[in-house]
Amino acid sequence: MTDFFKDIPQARYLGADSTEEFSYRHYNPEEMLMGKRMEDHLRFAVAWWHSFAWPGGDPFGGQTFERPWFGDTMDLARMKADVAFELFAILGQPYFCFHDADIRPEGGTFAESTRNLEEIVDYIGQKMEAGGPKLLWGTANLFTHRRFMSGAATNPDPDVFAYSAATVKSCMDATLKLGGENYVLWGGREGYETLLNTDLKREREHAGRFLQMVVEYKHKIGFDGAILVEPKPQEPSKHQYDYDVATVYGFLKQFGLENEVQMNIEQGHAILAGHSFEHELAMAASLGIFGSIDMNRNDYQSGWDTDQFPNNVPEVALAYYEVLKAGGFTTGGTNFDAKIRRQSLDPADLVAAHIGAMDVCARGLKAAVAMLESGELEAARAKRYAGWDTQKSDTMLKGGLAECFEHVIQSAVSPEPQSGQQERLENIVNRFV
Ligand code: XLS
Ligand code: NI
Ligand code: NI
Repeated sequence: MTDFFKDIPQARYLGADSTEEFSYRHYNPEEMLMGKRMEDHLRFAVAWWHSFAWPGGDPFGGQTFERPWFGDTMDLARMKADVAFELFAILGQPYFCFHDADIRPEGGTFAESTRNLEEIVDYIGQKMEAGGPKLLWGTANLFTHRRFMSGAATNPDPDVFAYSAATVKSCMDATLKLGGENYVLWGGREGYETLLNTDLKREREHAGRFLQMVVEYKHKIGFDGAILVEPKPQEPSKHQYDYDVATVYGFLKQFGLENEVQMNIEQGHAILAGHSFEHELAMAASLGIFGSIDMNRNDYQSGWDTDQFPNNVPEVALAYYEVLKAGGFTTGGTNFDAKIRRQSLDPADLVAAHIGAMDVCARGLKAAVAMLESGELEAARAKRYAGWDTQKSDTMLKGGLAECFEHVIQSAVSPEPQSGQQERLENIVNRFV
């Protein structure tokens, strides 16, 4: 036991009227929605990197947080794990996620880093056996260390490709060992700064082969979780190959991976790509590659990935509406890829951020369920496309341009524009949020 969160009680569901700061007003794990417990709908995960490893820096200033576990020793890594499980015990969320670099100190050699990882994975495994959350996903940090500055799988240096592949192997082994339900790849440095020094074709081919290797290894070790790619359009690289869901789908098709890999979609990354979160979710669902979400909130002005905790219920409601329409999560979940602001120094800030975010998501989910159960939005959508549910339309699609031409002449087709009814539909949404 550490005393980092001393005096902060375990958070419990006390209902909407509760004024207890560290209580849930909306997140009630046991509440049944559409025949499923709320906890099983949302599948919340805490992210090790933002909550325990991030020092509070921004592009203009360094560390603001002082945490007793900051440092590069195994003892401190164990203390960090202790504190993590103390936060988990307060929150009672069912999952967590990590990168290798979040949980173990970097060693002097690859072999030493791997030994450190294995040791801390055993330590975390023991803590998991004693109760507490499960692993939603593991991943490798292939972007912070300077060796990755020109890319990991897309590095011009084959040694970096090998180092990255070896790192991913060790992280997949760790994920398997801890019973992780997914393995994530976010290509932080898989892109480029300038075309003047970049062989774009070759780099994409190497990234494709790398992902094939990941899938091959998954089958080799019998990992039955999902492999998830997390798209992001830029930052840190100026141009990133995994720009958005549609771009990644094209990439998966090129390398024959569209039935092997799904998407981990992040709110802030969708915004950076000029999309809405729900657009990215609907796109993945329509392509059959929806997997999991990184829940956060991006600043609409700043132009970089601010990774704030979500607190906009209407936005979150529209996101969960798409998640529910996609059939809900299977192996995926709601990972808070979110960090407190750098001025939020207190342990209480970290707890409150998660509790607030879980409540916002619970409200969004409940609104989404109510929207779906009312059926009004889906009825309006079905009506809008009803013309396509006819034999005539079906025959037309099977024909060609000439058949369409014949049909338009024969039946004197003259389209009548119909209202899209956006305001009326928005009014329906606003009844539920
Ligand atoms: C960074 C990404 C990262 C991934 C995991 O922008 O969101 O945190 O989720 O590597
Ligand atoms: Ni991100
Ligand atoms: Ni993320």
